[in-house]
Amino acid sequence: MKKKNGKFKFLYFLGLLLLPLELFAAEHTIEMLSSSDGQMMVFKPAVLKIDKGDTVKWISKNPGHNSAAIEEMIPKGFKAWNGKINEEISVKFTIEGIYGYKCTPHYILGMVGLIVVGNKTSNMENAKNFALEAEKKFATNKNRFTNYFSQIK
Ligand SMILES: [Cu+2]
Repeated sequence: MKKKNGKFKFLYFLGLLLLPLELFAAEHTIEMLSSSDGQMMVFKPAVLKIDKGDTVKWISKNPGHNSAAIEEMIPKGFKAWNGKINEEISVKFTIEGIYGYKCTPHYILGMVGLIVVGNKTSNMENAKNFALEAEKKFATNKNRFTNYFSQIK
């Protein structure tokens, strides 16, 4: 009986190996919020680490927000996404690296976020340099990018 069970487990494991990798890709959600935990105009979580192949969906918790890639802050070769206001856009991340994004109408208020895909941070320096210049122009939340980048090791 015990042996039979072991064989079954082996076949089950083998079956898992044969499934397409896609099935293991996770879907993450980020909320678009006007206020949360004393923070105004904020994505939650604002810093998200995911695996290559995972999908991120932005949820419209409060009206008036969107998610749009900051073109200077994404890896080369990845198509910049640009959600409409209130659109719950889904993006599949197929290239490793760091991704900066914004809420278009509230970019000036520092409504930004970071996604790290995999371990490779090939565009880290470029993205960070751009971000630290960009946040100087924010009217509020002037240290957001500095804070968010400090959370990435
Ligand atoms: Cu917004």
